[in-house]
Amino acid sequence: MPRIGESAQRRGAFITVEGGEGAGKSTQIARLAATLRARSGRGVCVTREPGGSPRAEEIRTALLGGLAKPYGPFAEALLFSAARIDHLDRLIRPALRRGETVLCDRFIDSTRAYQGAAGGLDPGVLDALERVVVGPTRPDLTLILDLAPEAGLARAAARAGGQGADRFEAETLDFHIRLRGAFLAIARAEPARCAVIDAGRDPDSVEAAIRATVAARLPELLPGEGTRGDAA
Ligand code: T5A
Repeated sequence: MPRIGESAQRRGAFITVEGGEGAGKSTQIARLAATLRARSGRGVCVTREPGGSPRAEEIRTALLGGLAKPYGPFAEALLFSAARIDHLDRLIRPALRRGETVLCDRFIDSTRAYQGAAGGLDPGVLDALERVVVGPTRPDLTLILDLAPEAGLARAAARAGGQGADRFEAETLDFHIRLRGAFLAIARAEPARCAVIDAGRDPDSVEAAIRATVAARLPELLPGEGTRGDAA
């Protein structure tokens, strides 16, 4: 649970990366982490959801294996939240208190989009869960990697090399189209926190857009690069 005064102790920067399946989040987080390690002079903590701590990784295995699917999106949201509580307590908040930059592959917006907009769970329930689970530990910047679902699913399938789709990759195309709309709606609703990145381009171009956005939004992380503005 969030502790009183936590936000006052927080010194690091919290960046989340969101988007549909195969949008290139892991690829771009690795590149951004390398850039920040070389340029920012701060520690960088790379993590992911669901997962990021040993207990949360156990819940990840159950969720992506489809264990909670028969119970519906509310039960799945509760399990994602249980994983998130442990992840925040064990990894994210301690890293932020140490002044590190936390780069997290998926966070609250994935619950809003997958279990909420695409899965049909009441937004009021999700708001209440967020308040209890996340409290003041909100991202400073959320990069939303936007890509046509057909392209993202094809990338994910090519990478899997015939291993088969996981719980969410196996959803209908209509589900993935709703997901894309949900992420774009979140970006429109919270423009100060979110930036949409066109993820349909080659990896170097996507990386350059992300770097320019981080430099513009969080200039203390990339000193001397903050004048180019967002280049999504
Ligand atoms: N979930 C998660 C919820 O439902 N609710 C929640 O609250 C949370 C937190 C997680 C699943 O859980 C769901 C959402 C997800 O379905 P996951 O395995 O972590 O599962 O799935 P993803 O986060 O979607 O991860 P992926 O690895 O599938 O996608 P990425 O990280 O976006 O993509 P990446 O970088 O691995 O790239 C995929 C492939 O494309 C290539 C890469 O080389 C790779 O082969 N690629 C590109 N190809 C062409 N052009 C580019 N620009 C490319 N960038 C990468």
